[in-house]
Amino acid sequence: MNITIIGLGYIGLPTACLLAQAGHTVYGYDVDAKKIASLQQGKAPFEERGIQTLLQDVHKQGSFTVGTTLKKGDVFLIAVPTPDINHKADLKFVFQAIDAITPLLEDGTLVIIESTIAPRASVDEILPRLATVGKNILLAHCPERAIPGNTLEEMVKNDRIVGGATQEAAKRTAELYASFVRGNIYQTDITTAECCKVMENTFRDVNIALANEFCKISEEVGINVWEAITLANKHPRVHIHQPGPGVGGHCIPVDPWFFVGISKQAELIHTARNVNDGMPAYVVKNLMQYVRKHKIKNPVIGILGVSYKKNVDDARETPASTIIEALCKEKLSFLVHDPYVKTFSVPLSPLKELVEKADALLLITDHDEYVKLVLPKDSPIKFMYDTRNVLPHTFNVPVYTLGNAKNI
Ligand code: SAJ
Repeated sequence: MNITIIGLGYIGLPTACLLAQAGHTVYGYDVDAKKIASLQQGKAPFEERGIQTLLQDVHKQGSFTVGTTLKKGDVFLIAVPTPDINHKADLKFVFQAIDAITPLLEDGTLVIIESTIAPRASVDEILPRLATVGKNILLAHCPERAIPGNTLEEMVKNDRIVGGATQEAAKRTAELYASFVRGNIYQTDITTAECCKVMENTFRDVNIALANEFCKISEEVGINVWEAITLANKHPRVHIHQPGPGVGGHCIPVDPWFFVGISKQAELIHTARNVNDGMPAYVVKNLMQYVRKHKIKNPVIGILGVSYKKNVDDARETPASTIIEALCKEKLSFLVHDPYVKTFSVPLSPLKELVEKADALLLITDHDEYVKLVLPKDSPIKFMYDTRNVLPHTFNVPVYTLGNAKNI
């Protein structure tokens, strides 16, 4: 089948490569000329396990080509961002994509939206727009479910939900995904598929908010939240998530707002968002207490990790940005390191510089590299504050852990 993918980001590119590997002729379109130039050389513009090798394979085979002009396909797959603007999924890029493909649509063309969209967006906004074309277009929503860091494996192994505006649209989409998905593919209506996706990420956000609330309560009652959660999770029906410095990435802190934006019933969801968004300020408040406790004047804080989670190069919506803004307000100096992120809103320094020059270390992201951290003997570091419970406690300076009142 001839497939045109619109948007070659963290989801569009791996999907394109997997479809090309499965034997389809795939054309990838993106407005970003720099990204296209990199892909034309067979180079992935971001890090993701296995993507480079797969890209080179399909590039060499000629089954995946890319460009900045659109080409006709039997299928158009849209994987563009849908940012949260005032608690609503902004469909600007989806609409731009639909408008751009309009002259290329024919009776029977399948249009698949992979981007996360708010419940009812397909029925209320996308279908009416497609109806103006005056042709029999098949519309489906097949929300992605892959976890960044293990995208390719999860895209193949995970079960998928396919929502069709019609049963034929769902059936054709399910057949297409079956060419590379090894998990089950469940067909449903398009609004149910939209809701499933937003529910999945909302479930995670609310569960993390619960863990973060337990974390703050644990500090009050004098226990170690990490120990308590591990023990509570020994119950066969309990699976509490992990607390942390805040929830980042382009999905979990964004998607729950889509429910809040469309329904007054979303009270718990709204509260959970506020709890998670409040974690960076909570971390900075604690950090300032430790700075005072150690009587450090004009401290330089060494920040370990700015990507939104471990071992990825993605810093979108990272809690590190909010923490750094708060440090600036406190007029604290800082040095920032991340082994994966190449460019960030503030300059990045080598890890060596942090351990040689900082007065305290604040671990925000639990990259594997930090678990093996070694301090030089003459390091000026007076304490470390670990918001992920990963640093060993073998240093000759105190390591304070978020949520662990036992070592404060
Ligand atoms: N986090 C915690 N505590 C936890 C788990 C995560 O604080 O127990 C934080 C992480 O540090 C990170 C944020 O939450 O800052 C989000 O990370 P994540 O690993 O939970 O999720 P994402 O954003 O990388 O991927 C999620 C996944 N959704 C679910 O697990 C329900 C993925 O399957 C989706 O495809 C993806 O969102 C998406 O694109 O929607």
